[in-house]
Amino acid sequence: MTVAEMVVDEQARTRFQEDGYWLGPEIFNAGQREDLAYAVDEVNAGRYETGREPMSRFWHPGDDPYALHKVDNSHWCNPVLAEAVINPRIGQLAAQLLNTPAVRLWHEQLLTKPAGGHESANVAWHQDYNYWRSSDRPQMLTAWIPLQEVNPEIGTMYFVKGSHKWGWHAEYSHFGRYDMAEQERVIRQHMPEEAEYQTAPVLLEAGRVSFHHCLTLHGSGPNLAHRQHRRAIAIHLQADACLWRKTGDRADNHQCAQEMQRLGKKYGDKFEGAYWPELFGS
Ligand SMILES: O=C(O)CCC(=O)C(=O)O
Repeated sequence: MTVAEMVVDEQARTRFQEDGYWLGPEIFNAGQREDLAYAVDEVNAGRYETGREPMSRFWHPGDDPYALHKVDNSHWCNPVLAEAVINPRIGQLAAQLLNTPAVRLWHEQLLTKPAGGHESANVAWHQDYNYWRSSDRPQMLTAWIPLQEVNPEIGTMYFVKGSHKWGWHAEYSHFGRYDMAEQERVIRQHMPEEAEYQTAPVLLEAGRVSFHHCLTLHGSGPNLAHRQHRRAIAIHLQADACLWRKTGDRADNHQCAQEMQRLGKKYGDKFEGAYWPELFGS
């Protein structure tokens, strides 16, 4: 499929607006998925083909082998991942969903759940924007692409349908907490009275993309498969209009905010330059 063919129709846009997510087309074919799975394993193992370290990583060789392997900005480390992430097809779909002429990378993550089913691989319920509030507006989304078919057994992601309409709440997000049932109890205490807590698993064929709004609550449980690892790439994207602002709290410590500081930018400036490459611009 060419870039020009990547179209979000009216029905898809409505789903994204109403549910806070949309399941899109195949992005990576079988050959690309094989190359990407190899590249993901290389980076997880600490082998960086470019010689450059990732932005951060929360699992190292020798740690609990069943825990979530999370690496941020793996595209700095590996050219196969760079080509997959700085992806105009994904950028074009995202631009239509965000209703913006241009889309830039915010950052990106590899999320691997080894086979064998441990709670330490859980991704607790959270809103991405909780961590990204140094952007002055929630005009941001994630393109999440699993490299194998995903279902509840393998630890797929779940969305809380329509939760992007509830707004941001500090009590909604606890990325590292393993007890998701307890977390749900807390969220229910703070969600709008008239809202429903309705979860939906992401059921996707290998290589297809799922898009979610940065305020949509989401999380994932253990990978209960015996043999198959669950590998996914999460490409976090910002609309062109997003501007740097001071939050006065932990969100000011996000790497994107720190990079703005390092570059000597001012509040109100755009997150642009080599750190935030453009995926699509019309
Ligand atoms: O891969 C997962 O299970 C969670 C991914 C996630 O939190 C995200 O893409 O924002």
